[in-house]
Amino acid sequence: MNQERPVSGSLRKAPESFLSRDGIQKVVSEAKNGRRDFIRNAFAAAAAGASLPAAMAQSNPVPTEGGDPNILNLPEHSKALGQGVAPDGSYGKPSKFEADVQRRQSPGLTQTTQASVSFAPLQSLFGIVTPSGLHFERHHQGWWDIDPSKHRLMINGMVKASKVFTLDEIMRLPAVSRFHFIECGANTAVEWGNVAVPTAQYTHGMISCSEFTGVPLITLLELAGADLKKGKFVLAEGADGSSMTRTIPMSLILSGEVFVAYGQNGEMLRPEQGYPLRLIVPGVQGVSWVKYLRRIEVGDMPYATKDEAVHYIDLQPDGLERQYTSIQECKSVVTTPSGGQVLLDKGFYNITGLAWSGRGKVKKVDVSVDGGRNWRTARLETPVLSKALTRFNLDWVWDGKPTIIQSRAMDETGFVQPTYKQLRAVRGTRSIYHNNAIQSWLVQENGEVKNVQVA
Ligand SMILES: Nc1nc2c(c(=O)[nH]1)N[C@H]1C(S)=C(S)[C@@H](COP(=O)(O)O)O[C@H]1N2
Ligand SMILES: [Mo]
Repeated sequence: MNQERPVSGSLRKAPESFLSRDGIQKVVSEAKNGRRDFIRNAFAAAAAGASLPAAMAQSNPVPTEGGDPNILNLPEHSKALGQGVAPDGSYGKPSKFEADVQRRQSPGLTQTTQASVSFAPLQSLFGIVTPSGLHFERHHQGWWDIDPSKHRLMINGMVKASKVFTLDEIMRLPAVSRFHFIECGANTAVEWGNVAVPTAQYTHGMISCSEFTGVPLITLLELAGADLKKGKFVLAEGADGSSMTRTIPMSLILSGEVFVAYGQNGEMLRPEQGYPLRLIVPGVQGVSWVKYLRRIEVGDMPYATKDEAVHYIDLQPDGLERQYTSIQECKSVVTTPSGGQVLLDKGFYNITGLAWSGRGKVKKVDVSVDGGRNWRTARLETPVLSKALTRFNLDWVWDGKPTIIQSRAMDETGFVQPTYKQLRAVRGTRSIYHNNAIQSWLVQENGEVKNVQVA
């Protein structure tokens, strides 16, 4: 499905920049010894195959665009005046050449856009932060741009006195800023039975990672005089029409990890992400990160609300359902090369991807370029943060033959991401949530990359 759409991040898009001398020199000068030779040899081998553009073989370092390196032939942008600084009141946008890097809906997945999903374009992103405008969206009843001066957060239940906070009051309190991923429990849901969608955007794009800023929930509970001994759970409630309510165990709150956020990537939350206030529950599935947060009730039992008793339960092979399986277990995905992308030619490539664990830090990511027979350990790029996305990279020389690329992450608890075979042995094939199986991408002889599953 959806194969006719332009796939952002296609390597075919920018052959010049990928193969330019500049690019290569940069890679080589940044590379460590050993890696440097590896990369140089990889390119030399490919050049010997006479398949690289002529520009590659030239020794003249002057850019060859326009032919003659005469100054009169410089491009317009090197000779004329550029544009002025942004006018007052403007908000910057990406280059027009990046217009196909977009959130996308999966056609046919839902009947209305208000109870739907838009997926983040993982295949086009670098590092670990998801730009706010590309953060995936999951709404149960549409999103709102709520007036922050009218918004209130109430703390009630097992407290000395119920308390109502304005946003201004919350923003006066001691703040924390932390990077965390949020993954919808239903990420990769359509792949339980078999391959269903073509790209990493659709298989894994219900995850995003931001630097969130806000106030630890424990601070607000203490200000309301919450009974932190008898109060074993809280109920978090959103202000939209979806009656989104979720039970959060007090143990997570006492650890100081759960916080009430108003900030995202240096600015206020985006409306789609719950402006002006949302709950951050690191490591726990997205549904518990209640947006438009308006109430926290302290109680002594789980609340068994509709979104934890009927939805967000895991159907087991024996027909029983598991409840409260909230933690997002260790998982990873190669984002380049990934489904829908096209490798230009044999030779050197940087395999890159994302790994994460709801139980802490990612410890190791292994990558296979032969369908799981052999594994090499990828480089984890810093920072490696707890319950945040971690970027991994691996040098690879494609010999032009069809092959399957996979990544397998391990977290600091020692948990290793399962194969589909291992996962299905425990969970069957009829689940929706919590599919963290190893993803496989088939690189075909013509360079086109396809989503496949290996047993
Ligand atoms: N108030 C409210 N909170 C909500 C939801 C919602 O529909 N309403 N959706 C939940 C679900 S299922 C997920 S996966 C995340 C999605 O957050 P995002 O839209 O910022 O990506 O928000 C959660 N919090
Ligand atoms: Mo979700």
